[in-house]
Amino acid sequence: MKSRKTPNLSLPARSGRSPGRVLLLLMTLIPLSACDVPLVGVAESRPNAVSLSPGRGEPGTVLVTSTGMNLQAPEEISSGWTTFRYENRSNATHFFVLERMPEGRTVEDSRREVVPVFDAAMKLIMEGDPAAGFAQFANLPAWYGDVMFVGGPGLVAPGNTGLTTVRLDPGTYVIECYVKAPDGTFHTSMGMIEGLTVTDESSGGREPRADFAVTISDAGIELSGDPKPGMRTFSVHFAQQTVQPHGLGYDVHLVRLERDTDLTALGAWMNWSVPSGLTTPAPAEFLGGSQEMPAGSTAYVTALLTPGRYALVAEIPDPAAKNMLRTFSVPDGHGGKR
Ligand SMILES: [Cu+2]
Repeated sequence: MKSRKTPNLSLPARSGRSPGRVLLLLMTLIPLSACDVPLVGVAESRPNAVSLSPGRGEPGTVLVTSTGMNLQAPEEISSGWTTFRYENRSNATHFFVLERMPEGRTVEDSRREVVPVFDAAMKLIMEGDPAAGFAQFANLPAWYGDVMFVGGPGLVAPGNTGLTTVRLDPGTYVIECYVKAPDGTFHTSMGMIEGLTVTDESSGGREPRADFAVTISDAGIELSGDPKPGMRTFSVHFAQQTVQPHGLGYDVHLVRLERDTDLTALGAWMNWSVPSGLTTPAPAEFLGGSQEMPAGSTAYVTALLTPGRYALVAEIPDPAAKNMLRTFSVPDGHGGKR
């Protein structure tokens, strides 16, 4: 492992807030190729697509749609409580993360100075040389250390809709899906990155009321309250945020479990920095969630829950080992559990 004292690399102070991918840590990683488990026999297209009606046309609601490797979104939205209604009409699992840009930086800076670095790194990781891949991150611009991940819809399976509510400050943002094609190409590089301006004008949106609560901290994912069938909203509170070996902090994704869902494969898939990690097709049906946010933040996720088994999982290496692959059941209407 390289020394943590990397010369020629200085990151600006971040006021104790959680950044996005952390440059310093990325450069000192031990590659996690041991976690690289091939995924076999995965079905991507699901028959039980969910049509969600809430969220359309209400104050503070922003529609974002994918019809392929794209994010169709407004260029400008108002600030305050904002519900992103993410309709995935493509044939692959996607998400998008909201990245708040440092002063003066836009999506063009990301396209020019950040995306090519991640592409070069992943090419080397896919070729079996993760050490050389991670060394590429020395080429990231210094300002990238000040990009903040501030939420956004979690992973959404083809045909599903994710509803995620966050309180947005005015500023310049980038939205991005860095799920990967089977050859390792980031969806970002296939068209899934756009700029988003959040204005001073208030959205008029209100903070949602939660039916049950999810908290994520260094201790894992905790769930309090009883998830019942129906259209339900849960809060996701980020009590702590600790950067993990793949350069990212915690987030939470909701998964519907089938009898044949392989939890080991699911856990192994949640790490973008290994060859088969975060590649489509996904190993399970995702229903949305909340992307990484700074410690102290709360997001709200709304999903249609039918009786059955579910998991809440963080997109980190080996989430089960950190109590971040947590299963739960939604009982049927008569109080029994399927
Ligand atoms: Cu994607």
